[in-house]
Formats: sequence, C-alpha cells, structure tokens
Amino acid sequence: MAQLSSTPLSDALEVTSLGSEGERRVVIVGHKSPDGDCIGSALALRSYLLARGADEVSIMVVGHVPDNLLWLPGAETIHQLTAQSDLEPIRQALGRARLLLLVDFNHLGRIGNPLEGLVAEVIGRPEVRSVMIDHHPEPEMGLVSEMYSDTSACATGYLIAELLGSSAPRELELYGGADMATCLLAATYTDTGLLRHGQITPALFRRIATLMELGARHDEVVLRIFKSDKLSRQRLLGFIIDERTTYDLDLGVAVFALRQEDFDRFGVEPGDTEGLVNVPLDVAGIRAVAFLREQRDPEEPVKVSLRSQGNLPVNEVASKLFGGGGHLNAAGAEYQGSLADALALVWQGLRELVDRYPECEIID
Ligand SMILES: [Mn+2]
Repeated sequence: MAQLSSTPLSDALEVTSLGSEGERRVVIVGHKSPDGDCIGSALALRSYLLARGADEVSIMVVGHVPDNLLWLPGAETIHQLTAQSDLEPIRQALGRARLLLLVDFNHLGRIGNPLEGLVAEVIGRPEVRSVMIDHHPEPEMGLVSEMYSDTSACATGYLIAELLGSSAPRELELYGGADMATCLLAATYTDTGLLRHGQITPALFRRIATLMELGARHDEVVLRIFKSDKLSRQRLLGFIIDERTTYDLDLGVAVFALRQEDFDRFGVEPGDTEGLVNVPLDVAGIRAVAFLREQRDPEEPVKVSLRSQGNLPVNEVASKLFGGGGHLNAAGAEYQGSLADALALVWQGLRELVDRYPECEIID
C-alpha cells in the first residue's frame, strides 16, 4: 500500500526555495540502531541534496553505524548518538534546519532517545518542511508535511530510486552520481539480503540496472557489506547453529537466544548480529525464526527479531505479544522481562501462528 504525497519527491527535496544561499540546511534522521537501508538511503539523499545546492546536510542517528557500512561515501559525517553524547552540536544543526527528512521508519518512537524529543520540536516549527520516506506498515499520519510511504517497496533505498528515477526530468540522472547510486544499491541489497527476500519484482531489476548505469559499484557493495564478516561473528554463528538453536521441523520453526555472556565469550557486540536471524530460514522446512538477545540497556532487556517465509505474518507475533511491529516477513520488538519469559512467549506465539497458517504458501 502506498501513501504518497501528491508533490513529486524531487519537489519536496527542492532546496533553493528553503532560503537564500547559506540557509539551505538539511537534517536527515534515521531510526535507532540503523541498518544498511537506513544508512544507505540517508547517505544517498545527502549526496543528492548537496548536488542540488544544499549548503549543509547533517545525518543523525541513535546508536552505531555497523562497521561494514562505514566505507559508504559520506559515512564519516554521520552523528552517532548515545546517552552520553554532547547534544549541543545536534541542537544547533536541528535549530538551523529548514528541511527535515525522516528516513526508513514510520513513527517518532523509532528514533530513540536522546534524539526523539529534539526532532519532535523541529517538526512543529512553521519554517521547517518535514518529509518522511519509508516502507514500514502503518506510518504515523499527520506527522510530516510530505509523506512517501510504500509498503510494497522492498527497501527505502529502492523507493527513493523509484520516486526520483521515474520522475521527469529524471532526477537521478541529473543529480545522482555514482556515489548516490552505490548508496541506494547498498540500501536495497541489505534490506533484501542480496535480493533473497522482500518483494523482488521485474521493476526492481530494471532499477538496479539503471543504478549500475549511473555508476553504482555492485562488486564493492557485495564485497564490503556481505563478505566482510569478522571471524568472531562467523565463530558465533557456528555456536548458534550447533548449540543454541532449537529446530522444530514438525512446526517449521527455529528459535535461538544469546545472553550477554555469549557476546563476551565471542568478543562481538550485540550490533554485530545483524542478519544472523535469517540463517535458520535456509534449512528446508523452516518457515519462521525467532532470535532473542539480551541487551546492555536495562530499560529494554530483551530484543526479539522475527523472520518468516511466505504467508506467515510474524509481525502479528511481534505486535500482539510484545507490542512491537514490522513487516509480514520481518518484525521485531523489545521485551521488558527475562529472557526465559520472552522465550516461552515466542514459542507460544509461533505455535499459534503456524496453527492459523498451516499451509506454506509462497506469495509474490
Ligand atoms: Mn528498510
């Protein structure tokens, strides 16, 4: 389902009307614990807006940018915030902004503290044009001036490429160089696990072709994002498969959990576990996977990630049992309780879900 502003995205991103030279300042905000789609989309927009004449484009997120994304052009400029960060430069950049872009998330609560409240204040200012570009279900309506939400897009990066690449004049050709195209490709590849999940369509392959014609560096994206595991992560993966995963092949469900001591033993950070939840889905007959992990943040002790294949809506388990959300095949939540309780809930939720959807259907 698409809820697209009637203003073309290229007009919403027009910067010369924001003010005279020196005043065309933009802030891009991503979701907390940003992933490749969020960072790739934000960096692509940064490069595009600078080419169109923006004087300043600041990107800010709560949490760390994963190491395998730090090579993307412009990544060194991203403000990565923690509870301890000095917020003064952030307040200043937000205070100067005339254009605010919210990228790859659907409601303010996904920004995380300490940034959330600061961004909420900026959205209310009359001189600020606010824009949301996203593909998650149920976007917060009435929040921004221009909303570009399309849940059928496999990635926010792909949505941006479509909206700018199919407009007339073709904005990507005018302002999008090889760097922007590379960032959009990285965004699309990470959210689809290298085109293995999400809505993979003929139009997507056509768009990838045009991004490559613009100079997107496919080989570099694959090598530096998908073939750049730390050895410690590979060893952790072996441990997960061998010792921590319960596979119920009758049910078609696999569940694994990691404690803080596991992260310490393998020398990995909880953020380094991106993508591991997808691995058990490669086992024949497994339709749903849950990955639970203890976090250092005492306010949100257990993080739950859910993935599924075909018609199994794991976002229902995330929202009903844990107050989380997400897409049909990829959802998540945070649980305020013990890991053991969260595990019991997840098994119960997945059993009920499989009961309701006993047939495995491939949906396109
Ligand atoms: Mn995304």
